Amino acid sequence: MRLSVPELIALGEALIQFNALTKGPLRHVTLFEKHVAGAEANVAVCVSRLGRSSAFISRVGDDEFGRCIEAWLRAERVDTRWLKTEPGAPTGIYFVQRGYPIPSRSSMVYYRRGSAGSRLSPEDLEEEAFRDARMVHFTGITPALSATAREACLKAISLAQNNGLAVSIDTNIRPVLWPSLEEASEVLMPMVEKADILFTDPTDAEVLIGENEPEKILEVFRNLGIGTVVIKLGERGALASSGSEKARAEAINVSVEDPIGAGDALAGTFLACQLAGRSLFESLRRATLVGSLVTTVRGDQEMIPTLRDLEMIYRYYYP
Ligand code: KDG
Repeated sequence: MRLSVPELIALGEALIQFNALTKGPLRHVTLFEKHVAGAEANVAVCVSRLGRSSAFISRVGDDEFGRCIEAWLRAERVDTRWLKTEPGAPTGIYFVQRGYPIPSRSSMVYYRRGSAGSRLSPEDLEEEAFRDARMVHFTGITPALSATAREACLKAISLAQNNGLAVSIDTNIRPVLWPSLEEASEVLMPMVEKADILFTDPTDAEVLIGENEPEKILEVFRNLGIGTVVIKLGERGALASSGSEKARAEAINVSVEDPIGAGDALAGTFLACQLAGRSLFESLRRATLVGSLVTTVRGDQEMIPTLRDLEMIYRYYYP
């Protein structure tokens, strides 16, 4: 039996996250909570939970954490038929330090060098996955992982272009994964220029185009020919432009437990809404709402609502 091909293909590294149960410097934290995370895996889960179909292309280690990731993604109905088990390399992990040094902010400490996910390679991308899909998504994290992961991103772009898929990129620059910010810009800009949908924020835009003012960022990226640009502004919400339309959405006021994962939830919700044919404004409002919700708990994916719950929450905030 031929399985139907998912609408969104995400490629990247899924990680196990150990989130500090208490706030403050990690040296004083005793208890950690385990979650499945990783930027592109977060997007794949979000799209699936919101009623669209997604697949995740990656490699995990032949270990308990790799099995945990695969089981979690399957339970979330993410298509894992292109998720490989890599013998001889571990599944990457990271720790989340919360509320220190800046209150209500979190930071990440990675243990992922040489991980199975970093061995993602062009041979993991089969044309079959792209033939009937509608979008491919990756973030600036994936090209930072290794030379082969970078080539995989380039192949994803060309497969998408040849098969009529939209290319969605979230710039997600993680400075510790790059030798320098100049290199991040040199590698990412040629990919970003080929995006149809771009998610970014003022910090990343400063690295990529030397601009941090939202309206100016929109203008520069749109002038590069990118059809849809979404600027994530954290507590200030988001701004987007597509075709001749422009939209702005405010974040809702919530009590922040851990902001990590909010950007992926925003991107995943926006893409799910676009797949469902919603307008720019309707997509952006829902995306901003889900981005805010995710910050209220530890873990990147747990607070992403189902489609039915999202509509209920939406009516609550926008009666
Ligand atoms: O966006 C959240 C991700 O950054 C987090 O889950 C970990 O994928 C991750 C990364 O590489 O930083």
